[in-house]
Amino acid sequence: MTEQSPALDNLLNESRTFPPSDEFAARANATADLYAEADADREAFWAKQAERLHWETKWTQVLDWSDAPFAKWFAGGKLNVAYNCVDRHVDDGHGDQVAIHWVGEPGDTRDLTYADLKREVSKAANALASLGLVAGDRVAIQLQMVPEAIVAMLACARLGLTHSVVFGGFSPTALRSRVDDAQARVVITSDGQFRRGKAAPMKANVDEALEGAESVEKVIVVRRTETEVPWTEGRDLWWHELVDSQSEEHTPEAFDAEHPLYILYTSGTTGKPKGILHTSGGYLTQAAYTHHTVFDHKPGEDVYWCTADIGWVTGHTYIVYGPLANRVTQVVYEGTPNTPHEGRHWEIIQQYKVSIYYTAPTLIRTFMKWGKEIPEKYDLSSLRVLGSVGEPINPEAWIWYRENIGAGKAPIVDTWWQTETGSIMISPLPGVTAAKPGSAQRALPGISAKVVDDQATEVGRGGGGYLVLDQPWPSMLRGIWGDNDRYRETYWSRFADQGFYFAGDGAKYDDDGDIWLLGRVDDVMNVSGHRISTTEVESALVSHPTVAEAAVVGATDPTTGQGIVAFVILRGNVAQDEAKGEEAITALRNHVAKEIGPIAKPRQIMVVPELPKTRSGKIMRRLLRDVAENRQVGDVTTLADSSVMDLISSGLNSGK
Ligand code: 6R9
Repeated sequence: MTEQSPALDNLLNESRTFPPSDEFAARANATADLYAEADADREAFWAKQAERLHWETKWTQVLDWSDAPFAKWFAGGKLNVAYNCVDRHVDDGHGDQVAIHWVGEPGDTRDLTYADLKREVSKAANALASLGLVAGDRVAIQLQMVPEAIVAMLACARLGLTHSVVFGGFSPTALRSRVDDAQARVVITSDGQFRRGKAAPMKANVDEALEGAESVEKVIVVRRTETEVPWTEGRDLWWHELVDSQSEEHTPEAFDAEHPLYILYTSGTTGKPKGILHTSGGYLTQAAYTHHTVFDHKPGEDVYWCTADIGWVTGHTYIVYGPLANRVTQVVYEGTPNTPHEGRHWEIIQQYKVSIYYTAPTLIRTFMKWGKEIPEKYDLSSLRVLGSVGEPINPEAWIWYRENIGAGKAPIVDTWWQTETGSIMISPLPGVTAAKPGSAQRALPGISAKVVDDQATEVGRGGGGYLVLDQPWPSMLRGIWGDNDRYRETYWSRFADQGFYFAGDGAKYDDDGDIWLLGRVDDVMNVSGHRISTTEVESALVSHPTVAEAAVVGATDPTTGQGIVAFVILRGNVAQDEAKGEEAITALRNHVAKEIGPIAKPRQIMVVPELPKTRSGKIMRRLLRDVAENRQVGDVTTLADSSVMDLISSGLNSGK
């Protein structure tokens, strides 16, 4: 349907709603009365959610906010996070249930039941303890998506060690700065990783990173690609030699609800990455609650697949902690979506009968670019809930996802949250919400979000401004590792008088009071005094039949303040030369003018082969702004593929 009427899918004109079917609603985990229940007594609501977990000692206070903005949730409570994610399911008689269907990139597979996971995690915990690590120590993990990555995280949690997972593709410099900042005593990595059919070295990069790193005593190496690795005697240990010989028995100790669980680094507006700190009881409570209600997960029935990497927060909360706390059976896939072919995800869904699938808009748009003929070849009828995370999803992509992947009926949950929030905050509830393509809609029961103007006054329906969170929430960050001042300054100073958490995202309310996320505040352009979101213009461009993907930046303009510059990738079937012609570009500019208004007409449209993206799939507009403003391109170290900028620049310079 989208192919016949793409122009209808523009974000601003979007007014379709998709109510849940009666069958879905009848069995849904979430019910509409949750909102009122939470509003009536927020703390009582969260206390009830915390009962999802096993507590060794019950808390004495649900929320201690006396030292705001440093929260204590479930103060006085004690629990073991790994026990909650693994052992208790075995104790409850589900040891034989598959926890992880692992699929390697080359096609090898491994199934781990909860009993297997308990054995592996216990052995790994014994191994780490044998190295002298004690609760509170930090462990850095740089691993691709292999079962050992999850086992290592859970083994840390079991011992009260604080893990810091570093994305497998990050450079030695990035790894080193994270290892130093957290003063990690141990680094866990692998010999190499498979990427698009080739073995790429990992250990060699880690060695380069760790040269002279004083905090690091041991490096544990998982064998995966069986490539030769450099070896430092006395420091380096093979995972299989260290772990396999350990006892399968390990008694978990209960830790304070506020015991640090992990640090995860995220880039800020300035150079130094921020080590976002998460703790145990509140984090696990909200991770489990949101996974249960937002994905409608039914243990023992559903097969769940979150396509994120454990190197970013979605992998932490929606592969490891939330799903395992809820006794999930999930797919974990090691490789890229087009290895060895572009139908790989659909093939896996068909094989394992995946029923809940959670991915990012950038991947959905990639699938669109590859064409609907690819998913059409597979049986996707097991899918019943689809999720999206990471950036605003264009209505065009939303509809494509629902039509072509969800058989025109699976509810889509567009989940807004951040590394800092720890878990989902704003999202439709499947079975409850009439979904609107492109809108994350409403704060979850128990969460409070507002859109406010510069003076912290809530804007009215139809109005736009800044997204703030005006009430503390259980999985909120507890600070920036080692930098309390930066924590206060970054998140709590903008609306200090009101005590609002400043999310850094622009947002607006529609006429029903639903929230639409408009991208980072610095992605909101100001053209002749009009506030225009890069997302809105991108959405208009993508709704044109020739465009596969678009990124828009505001470039300094002497007359209008900012001018709109668009970078577009064309759909496979459009001849590049034809579309690069003046005529085609004029047509695109007019299309945007028609969809949004003449003010949104891009000053310039450049046709490019690729867009620069981070590993979590976010377009790095900063780099495109450099191109648009004819500057030397800045730091590209966080790009998934750093050669993309060369590709873009050379194409433009040669006039192609
Ligand atoms: C989970 C994650 C956080 C930023 C956030 C916002 C953007 C994430 C979104 C979304 C619109 C959604 N974002 N989900 N924007 N709609 N459903 O992505 O964490 O990597 O820390 O990024 O991502 O801009 O502020 P993180």
